[in-house]
Amino acid sequence: MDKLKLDAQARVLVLTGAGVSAESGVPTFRGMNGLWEGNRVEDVASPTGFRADPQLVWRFYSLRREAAAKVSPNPGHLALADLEQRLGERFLLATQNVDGLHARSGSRRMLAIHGELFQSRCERCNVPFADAQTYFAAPMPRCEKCQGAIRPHIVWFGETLDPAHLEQVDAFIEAAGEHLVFLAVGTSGLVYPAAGMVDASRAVGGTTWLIDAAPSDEYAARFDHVLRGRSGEILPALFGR
Ligand code: BJW
Ligand code: ZN
Repeated sequence: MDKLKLDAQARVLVLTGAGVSAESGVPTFRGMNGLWEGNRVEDVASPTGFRADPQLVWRFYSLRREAAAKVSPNPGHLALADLEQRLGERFLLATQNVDGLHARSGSRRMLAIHGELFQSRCERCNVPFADAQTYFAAPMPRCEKCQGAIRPHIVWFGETLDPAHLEQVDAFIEAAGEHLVFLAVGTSGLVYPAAGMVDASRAVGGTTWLIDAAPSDEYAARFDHVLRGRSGEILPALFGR
């Protein structure tokens, strides 16, 4: 496979999704048929779901904390951390993954736009803190200051992403203009606003790449280049690591 040719002015924006972590053994969302233990993902990853059954939601995230703690970054993560080293501020990574694997592989110019699995926050105080604990049995965790419910620091369905993250992505796209190279890797393109980044990239004249094991025709049609295959193989080859 050809290596990605980047000239001295190129700026690279990468959007990653569950397919990148799949190579480390983390199950994807739609791979679970949108279901977890018979519950719709929208019901265990939404504010209404948390209000209805906090213990069920904490069980879902506790099991995921346990699973994520056992896996390691794969060559796809390492290739992205390596590219960041080479490009410095001409690189930005926006990940939808909450598992922390990008940070563990050395990525720093990175925005965890859907939150962080190993952080929690009080529903009322809203200040995230590091939290690797699991909560399976009642009582569910409460804030020491205000007794509000402690919840995972995750962007659930119907919740807004951190506006500062979206501003940084928009600013990067605007500054890059036609020098922008946008890559979406291992993401189905079903969830917005992340799924709209390709359109914003094309609007400024950027070049767009989709790297995915099984892309939908609908999402693929919005890219200039589509590479079908495993992210852990394609990314190192593409960046020449
Ligand atoms: C491989 C591979 C390998 C496998 N190698 N590839 C505009 C239009 C329509 C709807 C909306 C819209 N704007 C907003 C919405 C509503 C909603 C939304 O998008 N709904 C859609 C389902 C229609 N969005 C929101 O609610 C967002 N909030 C928002 O916009 O606020 C403003 C607002 C508020 C209220 C109303 C309207 C607007 C928030 C979205 C937050 C998403 N959160 C989740 C769950 C929490 C995280 C967690 O628990 O971990 O984040 S949803 C879930 O999907 C998770 C993921 O980050 C996200 C994306 O999934 P991803 O990564 O793409 O995974 P998969 O499984 O879908 O795909 C995996 C891909 O990998 C596949 O393509 C495979 O082929 C591939 N693959 N193995 C390479 N080895
Ligand atoms: Zn509180």
